Amino acid sequence: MDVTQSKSLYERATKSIPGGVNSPVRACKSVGTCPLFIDRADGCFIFDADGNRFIDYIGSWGPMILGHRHPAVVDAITAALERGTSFGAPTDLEIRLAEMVIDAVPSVEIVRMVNSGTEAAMSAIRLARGVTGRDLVIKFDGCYHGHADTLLVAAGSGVATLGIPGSPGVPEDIAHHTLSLPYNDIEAVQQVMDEMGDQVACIIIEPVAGNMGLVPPGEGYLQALRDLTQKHGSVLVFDEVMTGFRVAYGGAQSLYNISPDLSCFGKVIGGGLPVGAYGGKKELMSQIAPEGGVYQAGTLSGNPLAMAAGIATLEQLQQPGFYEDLATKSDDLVAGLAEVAKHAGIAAQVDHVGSMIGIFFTDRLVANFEDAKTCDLDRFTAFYQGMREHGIYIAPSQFEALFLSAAHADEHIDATIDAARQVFESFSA
Ligand code: KE4
Repeated sequence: MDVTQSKSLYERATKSIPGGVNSPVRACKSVGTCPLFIDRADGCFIFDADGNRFIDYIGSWGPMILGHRHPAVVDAITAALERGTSFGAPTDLEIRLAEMVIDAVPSVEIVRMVNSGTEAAMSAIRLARGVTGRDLVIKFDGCYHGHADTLLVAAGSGVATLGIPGSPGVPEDIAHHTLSLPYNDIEAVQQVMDEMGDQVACIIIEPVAGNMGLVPPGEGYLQALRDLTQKHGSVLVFDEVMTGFRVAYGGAQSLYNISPDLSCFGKVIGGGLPVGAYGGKKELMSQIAPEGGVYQAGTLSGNPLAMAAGIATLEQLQQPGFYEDLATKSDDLVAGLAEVAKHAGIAAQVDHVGSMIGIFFTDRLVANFEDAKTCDLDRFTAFYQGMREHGIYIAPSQFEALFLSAAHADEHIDATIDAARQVFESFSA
């Protein structure tokens, strides 16, 4: 496949942008290929600078649940554009989107718009610390909540050992306020909460993990976290930036019937424009400035174009049968991929929650990040490269999820399965 233009653009980009990209995963470092520079997208397709067409399973890392350039979203942004681009003042549009989020997610009574998932998670943690007067935060290995210092923390040497900086530039004394525990291990959380629960401001979790590959919560795991946080007066934060309005209109919390104290959103609620949000109980959210003392602000928060895109997207998601159709197509894709892998004698775990899809090259179930790291990463790299050569655009990392959109039709799913069949057969050739 000719990627001459992408290579040339990448070389030029590296002279003006760190690593040639504005977000690290886009550099395709872990799969040893040149990043594709994208010219345009439409429906389920994305087109690179060389004119190559791909069936897109990244979907801008989740936002494009309707597919690219959905007419309703394009029209909404165009109409908003006629009124201006940014005012730095409240508009009716942000009330409308806030009301839609509140109507969709019963645990959210009040919601604040921000500009990214990072801001949403960072702000939710500041609020949890502010209302509890506690500093300690518990997160989980393999979960990603954006790049705020408090969350770029790796697990300490022992389960109850305070965190260590997960990146240069994160001060030790910041990292020491975060504990990172194994996902799906409720005993580890129980041990820490027994020892220091009265110091824990919050537990933040991806209710369905998508940043270590797709890892669903074990039976009863989320409820156990809800019980433990209730018992110790800690705030339970569901990071639904990826799962919100993706796995269900009410998010993962509606699938697992858990009511967290705070929830973070992003991606889908922006319809492809920069939006994040955090929200929850009124008694907590009323502590946010200017109503309360916990400070958080943003020049472009509630931007009218982004609000219009989010509103138009959620209006489409409310259509009867939307999620059922997406789940059926996801079932078909997962079953097809599993079948062709098995037929080729390839050890693979293929799963989905709603239209979040995961594939691990291993013969064992993956329940946490340690498991995920034992998968055959070389095989994933070969899979990524092979699928790209066959016109299928998936995340360039084993530790990401694939996303299906309403624009993916059966013919696209069949083509994807056939491409995987050819790639898997090439493994054993
Ligand atoms: P942003 O700051 O990138 O908008 O959101 C951070 C974030 C928070 N919480 C969850 C569960 C997330 O998945 C993310 C961001 N997701 C990654 C993909 N795994 C974004 C892609 C990227 O970093 O370029």
